[in-house]
Amino acid sequence: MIRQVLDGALKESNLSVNDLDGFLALPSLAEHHIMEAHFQATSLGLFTRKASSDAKRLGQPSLLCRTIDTGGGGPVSALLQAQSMIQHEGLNCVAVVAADSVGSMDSRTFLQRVDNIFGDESGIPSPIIPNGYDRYTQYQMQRYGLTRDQLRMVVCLQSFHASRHKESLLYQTALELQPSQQTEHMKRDTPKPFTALDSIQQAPSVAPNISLLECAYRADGAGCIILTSESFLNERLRTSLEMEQVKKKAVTILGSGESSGPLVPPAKEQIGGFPFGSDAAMTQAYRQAGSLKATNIDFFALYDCFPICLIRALEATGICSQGDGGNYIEAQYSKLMNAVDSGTEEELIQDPTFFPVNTHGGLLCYGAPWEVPAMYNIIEACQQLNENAVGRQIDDCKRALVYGNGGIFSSSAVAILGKAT
Ligand code: MLC
Repeated sequence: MIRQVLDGALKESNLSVNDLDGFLALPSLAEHHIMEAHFQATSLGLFTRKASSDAKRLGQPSLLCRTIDTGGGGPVSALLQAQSMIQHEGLNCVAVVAADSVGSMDSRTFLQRVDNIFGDESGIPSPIIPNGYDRYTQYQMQRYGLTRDQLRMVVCLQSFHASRHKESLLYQTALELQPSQQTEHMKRDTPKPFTALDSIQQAPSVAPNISLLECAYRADGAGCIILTSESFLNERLRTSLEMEQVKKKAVTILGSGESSGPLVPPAKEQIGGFPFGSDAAMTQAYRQAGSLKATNIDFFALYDCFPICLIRALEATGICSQGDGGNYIEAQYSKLMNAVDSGTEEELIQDPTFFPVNTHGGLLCYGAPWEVPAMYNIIEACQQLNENAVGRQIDDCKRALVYGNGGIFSSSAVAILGKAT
């Protein structure tokens, strides 16, 4: 998968492996290697290829490899690391790759590996990740009156978006295997997968406030991003006409923020005292992007391994105020149901007030290959900015915010993206 996505990204950028002077990779759960980036670069033959003439001229090592491990925040952290390598270490062209195949893992092995990361001393029952997020869910329910149905509505909204993306796992699985998950409304013309509230209510429970359909949807998958310096692109533009098309599609980082928290969630009674990493990372990113705020962002790609993660992220972005995430979701869900009842779903996506979040379906419905999903967030943001999100395009999308979250709210990485030209 890594070779496939690297080749695909290079081709789309009109570049070759010989142009790369940086290579960043994220660890995989299914096939763990120490020094993942070095392992992958060796397997891909990157150390035996020809170094670029720029690297030679500048006397740089032909390839600088780094493995980034901030869990689900990894793709965004790696994007920011690539930016720093370009800005401060003189690199020109860095590839970020992530791949995993947790969808093909048998459930027992998956759960054992995941639970081992946190350990028995976490005091959280297995499955540790859903139960860990449940602790935060309970806090939000008690502190702010978030309701059980509002959490389920997150999945309904995400599934609506996923139903418009043919590569989403929900779309592919539902069409082939699970017609019962489609509502009568959605089946009318071409069948479209949509997870109705009652099917989530009936889904088996995984943790006290999380059902199976409210869990990150385990999948196999991979992604790759290529980040270059502007001077490298301009240089290429002089020698290659095709680069003009590439440059037109280029996206730039306007601002970013990162933050860390404990690996294991604090006890329930202490949660309120812990600042949320996503709040700090968002604030930093908005400030760095020139004091932007939520109203200046057209599209949000927010981590949503469980509904609570998305709800906290909505509040951290400022789309709604703190504690109001559940009500915001309910209002968006009502809008969706009204459109479904009146057969106006097609117009809904053009409505600038309708849920401009995760138009690919997020971890809950597009698919969640362990540390890869925030890569999908970045890719969907690029699709939106380039007006390539066919069937789900947000009008006049000029700025996008991407957020990745690792562990159980243990790492937060945010980038605000905009068109480069
Ligand atoms: C699972 N299924 C879904 C689904 N999740 N269907 C629709 N939407 C979803 N979101 C389907 C599966 O494809 C499968 O279908 C069936 O439900 C049973 O799922 P399973 O996974 O095979 O079941 P089981 O072995 O019982 O395990 C259930 C589980 C596990 C909830 C314990 O799925 C799980 O741990 N999920 C969470 C994954 C997770 O924690 N990811 C990391 C998030 S934290 P079929 O047709 O095959 O029967 C994060 C941060 C970080 O992202 O740093 O990593």
